[in-house]
Amino acid sequence: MSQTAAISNQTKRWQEMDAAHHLHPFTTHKDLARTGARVITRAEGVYLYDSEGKRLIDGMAGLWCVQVGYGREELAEAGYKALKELPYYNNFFQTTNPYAAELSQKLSEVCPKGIDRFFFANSGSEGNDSAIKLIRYYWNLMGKPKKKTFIARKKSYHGVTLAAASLSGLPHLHPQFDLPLPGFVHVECPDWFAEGGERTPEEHGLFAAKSLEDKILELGAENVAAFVAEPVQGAGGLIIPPANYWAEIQRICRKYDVLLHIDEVICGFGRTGNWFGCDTYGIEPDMINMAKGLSSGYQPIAAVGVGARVGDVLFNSDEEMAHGYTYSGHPVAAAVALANLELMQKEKLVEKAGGATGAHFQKRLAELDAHPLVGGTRGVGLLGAIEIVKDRKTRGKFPDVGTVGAQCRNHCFSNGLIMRAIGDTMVLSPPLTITESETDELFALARRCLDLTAKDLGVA
Ligand code: PXG
Repeated sequence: MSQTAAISNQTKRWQEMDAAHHLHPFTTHKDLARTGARVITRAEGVYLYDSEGKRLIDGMAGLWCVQVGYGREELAEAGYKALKELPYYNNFFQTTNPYAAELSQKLSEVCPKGIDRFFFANSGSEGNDSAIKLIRYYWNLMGKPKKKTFIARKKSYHGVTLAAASLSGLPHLHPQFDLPLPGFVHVECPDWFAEGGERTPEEHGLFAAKSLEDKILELGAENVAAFVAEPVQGAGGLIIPPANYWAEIQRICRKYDVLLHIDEVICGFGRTGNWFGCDTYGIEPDMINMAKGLSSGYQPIAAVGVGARVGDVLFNSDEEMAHGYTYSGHPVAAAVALANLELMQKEKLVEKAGGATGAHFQKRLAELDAHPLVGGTRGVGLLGAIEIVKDRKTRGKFPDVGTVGAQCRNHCFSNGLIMRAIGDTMVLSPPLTITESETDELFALARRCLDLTAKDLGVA
């Protein structure tokens, strides 16, 4: 919606209520009160519609999550059926419900090899928080209570609860809340484009992996609980690791008996062209965290998947595990997640993301490499990043990183495209259902908005 055009009284009323009473996630409220929120009222397929009737193609699948696209009857029906049959009951104290039981079974079929027991939470942040607790508990049960430090990476995003935000390595998540908590440290990430300098991507991959080994040696392996990482870093700027990175990370974790917890919240459920990022990069995790695509965002649900090493210890403990949420394995959320996974299987969405749909998306993305404002593109499956730079040769950024990205993103909104700006990196992650012609439309708009941004900057 254009913020300057005349808007309807209904939209104005919603904006006023919102500005007066709604504390938004990740929002500068002073700015919001000035401009008025964009009100999204409905969605269909890959398109969103705002309260003024403007259509936007959703290049981000919501927040990287709407794998099956919007408006899918199958998911709505599954939710409705569960709401009528069993709108709520809990899974505490030796109780379950059919949906949670069937979802656990389904997850054991699609998850990376060995991951076959699942703890349910309601968000990716809660999933990581739960994983941190399960790992602490595991080392306590193993008689190694000193193994408690978590190592994550710079520019990682693992959520916003106190522990998940501590795990996250994006610096702006910490100072407002006096984080990170003790016991969370961060090492280098394989961001070759921004930090690789003269190194080759592979040299940079080894450099980043070595920083993990250095940190373990500095802390003492007897004090390190786990290494936590996303296969491809999402919110940190779509950082795709060089080919040699993950093998080296795994070698290091095994050598020092450090658990490997993989955060699949973005990469899971087809995003990288396989069911999980672990499959794409040959990672053999001890535990994984998943959310977003698990229900295509239709219901809040997350799951921590546990392999035999940790699972056998937890399942064979004689004491009650004192952890769980009122809504862990909520019947409606589990029913919708189950219907989502069945739909993904029926429509072969993962195979398509790793096949023709992904290939067409990557081809269109790579065509933007030649744009005068673009210093490089990169992608995998249905993930894509476009680096806006001042100097294409040196990958040099414009001063005040983020300004040009925001400018480009604003052109996108005005032209009917949702494309995320992370600093000056433009990011795409559309629904896996996107068709060839919709992909063409998305990239035609992306090119137009890069052209408009170049014009603003006087770049020919
Ligand atoms: N792990 C990863 C890898 C994520 O990307 C979370 C955990 C936390 O999930 P919840 O459900 O608690 O939000 C995420 C979430 C962005 C953006 O702007 C990314 C996320 C959330 C909001 C915004 O890129 N990722």
